[in-house]
Amino acid sequence: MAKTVTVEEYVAASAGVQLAEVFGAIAGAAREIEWKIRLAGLSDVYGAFGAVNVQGEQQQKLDVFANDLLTQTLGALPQVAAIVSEEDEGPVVFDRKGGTDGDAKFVVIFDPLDGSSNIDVNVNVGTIFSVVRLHGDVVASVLKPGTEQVAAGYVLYGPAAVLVITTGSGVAAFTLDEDGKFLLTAEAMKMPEQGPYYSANEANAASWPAAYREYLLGLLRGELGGNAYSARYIGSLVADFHRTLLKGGVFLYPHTDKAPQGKLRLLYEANPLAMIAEQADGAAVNGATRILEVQAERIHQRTPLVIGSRREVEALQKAVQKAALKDAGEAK
Ligand code: P6P
Repeated sequence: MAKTVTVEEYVAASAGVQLAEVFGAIAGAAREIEWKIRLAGLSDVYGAFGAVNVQGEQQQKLDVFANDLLTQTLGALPQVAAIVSEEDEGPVVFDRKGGTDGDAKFVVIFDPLDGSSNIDVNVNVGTIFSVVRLHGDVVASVLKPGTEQVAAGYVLYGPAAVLVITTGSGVAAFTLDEDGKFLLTAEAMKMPEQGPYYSANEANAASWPAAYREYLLGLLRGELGGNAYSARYIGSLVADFHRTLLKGGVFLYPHTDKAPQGKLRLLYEANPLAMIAEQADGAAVNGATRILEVQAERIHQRTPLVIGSRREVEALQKAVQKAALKDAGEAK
């Protein structure tokens, strides 16, 4: 029987105890969130909380539960200076007076429960997080390109609860066991160079930039080679990404008429998943530009996102760059 390795042990060995404790806090919160989701139908935690969050979205009761729990467990660690959450307008800065402020090294940015509207129909949801170093001011520390992340990860709540992480030296996966521990079940994970799936909400296709429609048609015509593609769209980013990480292919959420800046958020959705994708030899762009090089201007900034196997993402990036050059030429 192979020795079991917990996520805390794994991170301690590869990135030190301080970061391991951050992952331990997230893992502990994830265990409680998983339990709450699994039994949601038996207790009054389905449905709307009755308030609207900073995004203007109806908060689900489980959104609030997950957000409060992650804030509390991370706030208990002296090395965590602050958190930034999809659910809150601004950072929650922890009072470290009395402790030595020098301990406060990290800011954790998270979407506590992405896709929560799917819970009521028993579809996967997820927690996504990004860890950056504190450099003086909290907001200045988070408004940096995604290349500054020191760690990233997500929890996918589904038939199994899986925690996928990177601290910058490869991607590893951990599965929640019956004792409430996340145990190592995969490491050095690599995304297939090309995949059999594309994943997009094609109801928006009419309002995508033309280059995206032409790109998708080209995939379906076999212009990129490889196998014929199948469509897979769960409508829960973490589930659609996790399948892409394991099986390959491409997830696209371009900007649309309804979401002219894109729908997904840069700091706590695109950046952490882009770090994982690149660590697994995949890629992530906002169209023309590598996601991890985008300079964040606002905490809740949205972005178009195309993420997945290198061949599909690079082909999209080239198509968008070519279309931009053509438009620029025509504008002259
Ligand atoms: P649409 C869920 O609400 C979410 O934020 C992501 O998890 C998911 O990828 C996306 O929105 C789905 O958006 O417009 O296709 O319903």
